[in-house]
Amino acid sequence: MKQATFVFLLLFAMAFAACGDSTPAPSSIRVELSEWTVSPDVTTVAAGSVSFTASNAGRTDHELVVLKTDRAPDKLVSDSARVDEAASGTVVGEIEEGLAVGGSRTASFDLQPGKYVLFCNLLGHYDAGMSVALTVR
Ligand SMILES: [Cu+2]
Repeated sequence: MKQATFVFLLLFAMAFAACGDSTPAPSSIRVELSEWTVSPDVTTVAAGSVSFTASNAGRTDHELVVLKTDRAPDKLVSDSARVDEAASGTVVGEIEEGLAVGGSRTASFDLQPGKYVLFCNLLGHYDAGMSVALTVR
């Protein structure tokens, strides 16, 4: 009886702790690449080491570039073939290998709080629409 009460209180305390008013942002994100979209499963992640799993659901090669920038996803510096990464912000991570059609790869990058854009920088892909915003807090 006493033990059951203890277990109940413990579970109650754990549930209470899990329901705090500030839900922690996830530290992992899945990003699906296709023609011509970059589709993350979350739009905000926690600062620190973030695990990116990129998968290519399309019919041509893609890549994933993680850029720290205050620019909007459609306002990167581009010459309509490729994004000028250095002129657009700071690249903090890139998944290039393993993203042929049907491929998937996971890599972790260290992200500071701020605004980011995830995009594909293969020839013409950014201008075709392959970019999306990510917030790190
Ligand atoms: Cu692409």
